[in-house]
Amino acid sequence: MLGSERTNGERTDTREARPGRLDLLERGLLHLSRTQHADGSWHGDYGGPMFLLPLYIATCRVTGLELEPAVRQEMLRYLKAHQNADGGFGLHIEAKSSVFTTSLNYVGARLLGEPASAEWLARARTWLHEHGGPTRSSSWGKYFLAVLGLYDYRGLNPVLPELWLLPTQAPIHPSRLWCHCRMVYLPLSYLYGRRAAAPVTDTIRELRAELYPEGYARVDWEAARSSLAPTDRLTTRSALLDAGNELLLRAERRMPGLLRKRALAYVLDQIRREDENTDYICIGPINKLLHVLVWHFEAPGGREARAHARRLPEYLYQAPDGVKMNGYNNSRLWDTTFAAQAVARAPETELTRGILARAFTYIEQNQVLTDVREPDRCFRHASKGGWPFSDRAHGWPISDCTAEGLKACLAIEAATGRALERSRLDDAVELMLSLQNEDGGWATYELTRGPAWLELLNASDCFREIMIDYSYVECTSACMQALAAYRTRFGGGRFASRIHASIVRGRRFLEQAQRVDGSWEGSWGVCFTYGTWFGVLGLKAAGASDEAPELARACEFLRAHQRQDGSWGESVESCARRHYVPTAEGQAVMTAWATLALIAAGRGTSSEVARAVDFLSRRQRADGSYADEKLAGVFNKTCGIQYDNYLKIFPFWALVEAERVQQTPSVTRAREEARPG
Ligand code: LAN
Repeated sequence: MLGSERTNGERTDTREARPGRLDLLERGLLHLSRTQHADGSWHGDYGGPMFLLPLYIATCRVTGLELEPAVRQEMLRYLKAHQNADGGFGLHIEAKSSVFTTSLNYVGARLLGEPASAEWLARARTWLHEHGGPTRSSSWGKYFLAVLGLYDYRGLNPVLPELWLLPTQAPIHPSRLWCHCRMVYLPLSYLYGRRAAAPVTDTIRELRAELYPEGYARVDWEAARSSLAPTDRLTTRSALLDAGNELLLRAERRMPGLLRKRALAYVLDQIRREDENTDYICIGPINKLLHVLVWHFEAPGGREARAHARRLPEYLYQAPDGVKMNGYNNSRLWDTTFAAQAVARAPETELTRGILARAFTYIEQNQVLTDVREPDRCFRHASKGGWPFSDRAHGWPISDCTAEGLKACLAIEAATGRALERSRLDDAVELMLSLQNEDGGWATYELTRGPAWLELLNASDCFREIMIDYSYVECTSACMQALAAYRTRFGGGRFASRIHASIVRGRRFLEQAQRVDGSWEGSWGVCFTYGTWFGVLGLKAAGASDEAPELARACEFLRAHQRQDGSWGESVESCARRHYVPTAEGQAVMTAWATLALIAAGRGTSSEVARAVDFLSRRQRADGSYADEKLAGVFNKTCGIQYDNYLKIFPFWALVEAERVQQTPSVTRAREEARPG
């Protein structure tokens, strides 16, 4: 398996080139330590989606925000790097070309100053024309093109601001939507309600001529409303959606001006609240850009527009492939909680103590301590005690980020004695308990608020499962693990009976979510490997024994997908196709997830784990890093996203846990080895 350890400073291993087990850990640790920021966090590339950067560029263009020449060059380099061989651009960096992202990236490149005659843009144009041009884009792209003045509002299905004025009990009141969907609907309904569009300049006229194969003046906008290229159809459009669109269109044509005015004022108030609640960061990259546009049209150069402009560049990230827009303001809290949990399990040294002390500071400083102002009026769940994905200023807590935050605090305490105040841990527990759904599972930011049939009204064409906040395996498992860890540490305290009941319900949810093949389907990481890791850890947190049939089936699933070289590798394609699609090569991050799951399920001494550790050891480079890999993150089934820091954290963590198994007294091991499965 691995080379042996160093004794008295000398290698006793005959295979000279292979580092010892502890060397591997030390290298991984040094790499983590070198990449930790002064504030205690890890920051990384959170790119992947290919619709973000062009929208950023377009937003700057419409609002007159200058991009520095060096930044423009790096943006162009990024766009060029991710053009597909056929000339088009995909929904994300590993996706096949779509009309949506090809139109937008073409426009983005042109707005950066690239001439239409550039060879790579000519190829993009050819692809676009062969696939029908922007009228055949998934609906999302059309709204942005309309704001840019590159698409006629008549070719859009209505996004009525008036829906916000419905009684909140109505199942289609936007407050019932998943917060990301709702917070995109909000500014989009403002822009649609005002038919906001940038002035038609020479560049816009040129772009109109370049984009539309039939010529802009000849476009049949009414037909364009529902036109969609097969490349862009990632969801099925329901009859209910078609009927709803016709109904809303009729309503739109008869909309009394006064009602529109009232609706826009209401929407603007909600926009203002989101701005204040997030310190102008906004919940995600899209509503951030849309808010920038809203304020440009509402009050150009005003206080809000300026506050927004100040926080816009935070979304940019300089990566080796160029400058991109990240999928969130950052992923610092999330990455830091995992890094801390991994390091807390490593053999204690001065280095681990230092890393953990700094990580603790970040985690402590970024717990959300208060609810937003008037939460009911902006449809917000409680926030107090929660952890966000990025930082406190962003402020939207998430169930599993809260769970990982709590777990990280307890792990740091166990390793270093440094503890977060009990009352703050209690607030986190209170928040998690308040977020458990009736089905026993946990959703992301809020309770599930709307009926499942709302998904029939998903109009995005390119994302699935966006309409309501569903219960997820990952969020459920993370909350169960955190509640169990809290109970282990404090005996449950005043929460004892609620925690017990909550974990029992969570366990039932997980058992029901397990698939016949033993796997769980993940939603935020790729895919069955990620889900199965969470499924296993959730059941273990609920007290399942290693012999439980659910765990045996899960391990059997993992075993069946291990590759010859000891690794696992699953493609982001799995998420859309909903069955396991292997990658051409093994992936260190997925290998780590599978290894961590097997070890947690008591299979730490199995040959599968030994082979996986061997793979991870061979793959590690001398500086403790791993070579870049395929996308390991995903959202809404179709869009891959990059979690840069996962490569630093998970392979290291798996090696740490494997080493701990080696260190456990042989009696325990003999017992483990005698177990079935
Ligand atoms: C994220 C990022 C974090 C992620 C985890 C915490 C990892 C997950 O366990 C729960 C879901 C969550 C919070 C999540 C949901 C969807 C997000 C916000 C994203 C993947 C980051 C970007 C994505 C967002 C919807 C992208 C914006 C684009 C639109 C289509 C609106």
